[in-house]
Order: sequence, then C-alpha cells, then structure tokens
Amino acid sequence: MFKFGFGAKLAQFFGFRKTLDDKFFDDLEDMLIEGDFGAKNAMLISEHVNKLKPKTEDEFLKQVKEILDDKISGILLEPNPNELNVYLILGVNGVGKTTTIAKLASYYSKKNYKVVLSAGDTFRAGAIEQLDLHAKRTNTRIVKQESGSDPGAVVYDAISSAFAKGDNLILCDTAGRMHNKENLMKELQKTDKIIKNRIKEQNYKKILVLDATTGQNSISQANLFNQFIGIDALILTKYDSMSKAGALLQIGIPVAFIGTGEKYEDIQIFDKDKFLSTLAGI
Ligand SMILES: Nc1nc2c(ncn2[C@@H]2O[C@H](COP(=O)(O)OP(=O)(O)O)[C@@H](O)[C@H]2O)c(=O)[nH]1
Ligand SMILES: [Mg+2]
Repeated sequence: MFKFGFGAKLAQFFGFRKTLDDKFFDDLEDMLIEGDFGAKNAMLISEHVNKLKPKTEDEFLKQVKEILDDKISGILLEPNPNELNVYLILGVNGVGKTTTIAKLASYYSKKNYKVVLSAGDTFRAGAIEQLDLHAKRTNTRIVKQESGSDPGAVVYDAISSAFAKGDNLILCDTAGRMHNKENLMKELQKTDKIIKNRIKEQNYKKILVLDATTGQNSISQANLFNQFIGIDALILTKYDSMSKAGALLQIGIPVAFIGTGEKYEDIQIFDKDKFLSTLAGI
C-alpha cells in the first residue's frame, strides 16, 4: 500500500531495523518527537511497542496507532436549525480563517441553514473585501462596516439583523493580528462578551483554526486562545500540504473539520480513525 508523510517514515523505520534493541527505541522516540508527537506520547508509544514486540511492519504501525487512540477526538458541529447560532472563527494571521468561513458558508448553506457572514477582521487591510468576495461567490449575506471599525459592533449588527431576518447561523471572521497579543485578546474578549449576552450558550461555538503545516507552534496558539477565550473545537487547515498534524495530539481540544485545499468543497468532517491511520501509516 502507498504510504506518505510521517506514516511512510514510520513504516520505513521499522523495515530497516533488524532488532528491537535499545537503539531502536531511542531512535523511535527521537523520530516521534521530531514528528511533533511530543515527548510524552513518544515515550508511551515506545513503551507499548517494547512490551508487544511487533514482528511485522503492520503490527508495529497498529501498535503506534493504538496508543494514539485516546489522544484526540472529533466533534460534530451541527447548529440548531430553530434558533440563532454563532460560530466565532479564531486564529492567528494566515492560518486560513477567512477561507474556512467561505467553505463553512458553502457547507452549511447546502444543508439548508440560512447563513450570514460577519466581517469581524476590521484590522487587516483588504480583509473585508476578501470576505465580501467569498460572500458573493457562495451566495451568502454579509454584515460589514468600514475597515478600522469596532469588530464588536459588527457582530452586534450581524446578530440583530439575523434575528430580524430569521437567519440561523452567523459565521464571524476575526482579526488574527493586532498591535500586540494583549490587544488582540482584549478585542476578542469584548466580541465574546457581546455574543454571550445575546446567544444561548449551546448555540455559540468558539472555533480555533490551526495550520497543519505549523507543528509545535500550534500548541502555543491553542493554549493562548484557550486561556483567554476558551475554545470549543478546532479546524485543521492545509492538511493537503506537508502535514505536521502530529502536534494536534498534544492539544486536547476536539477537532471538527479538516481543510484539504483552497476550493470551497475542500473541507471534510474530522474522521479520527482515518486521521490516526494516516498519521501512523497504516
Ligand atoms: N492548501 C491549502 N491552502 C489553504 C487552506 N486553507 C486556507 N488556505 C490558504 O491559506 C492562505 C491564508 O488564508 P486566509 O483564509 O486568508 O487566512 P486568515 O488570515 O486566517 O484569514 C490563503 O492563500 C488560502 O488560500 C487549505 O485547507 N489548504
Ligand atoms: Mg482573514
């Protein structure tokens, strides 16, 4: 079977070794750490494999996958069709927030939700125009203000108009960069408060977008946003490129979707089993 990425490396690693000696396990741990699995997971895998002593490549890869089974989970994001839902899309600059919003607009419109986009990245030049273009292409309503305006006011407007028109899902874009980190987090906390005051808790989801090619740094991004805002679900983008998705095993927030390209249909519901099989090269 054709294997690629980290899974292929794992399979090759086993194939080249003759004996499961100390060096095998040292090198295995190093390789897993380099692959962004984290030291703790690397150790757990190494101990598990050492105990079970695999005889074939398939046995080895299966044992790696077994250990990862409880390190990650999926979450299905299904908005309540009878009420107004708000999905706040968060993440640092360039991870793919705006593109993901366009994909989600297309995905949920097809499921007959009445979707509204809220142009909450009022900071980056061109961000509103970019979302506006996606709104036109996906045939979705957009609520926007001038560049530089208060993102809290934009979301407030989006909520008011969605209630008035009977829409049931708002997808909120946000800025990924401000003058500094504290500034950005304060701004996001303000937006969060405005949404919380008007939307039922179970209908409001804070979704963090992470770039699959980033690796270790996504862990600090997740910790930062989780600490300041609280994150309900992750979306992993750019999974079609060189993936360092192993980092996801160390975050502990459930994954909702995976982005696999730049087109609107390039989004899939997270499939844990498939994800782990690819990661372990099975
Ligand atoms: N290959 C690939 N590129 C993506 C994906 N998602 C977003 N991008 C690209 O990443 C870049 C940044 O995306 P953008 O949505 O503007 O990021 P934002 O700054 O977080 O809003 C753009 O060139 C997108 O086309 C994905 O799933 N796969
Ligand atoms: Mg953007």
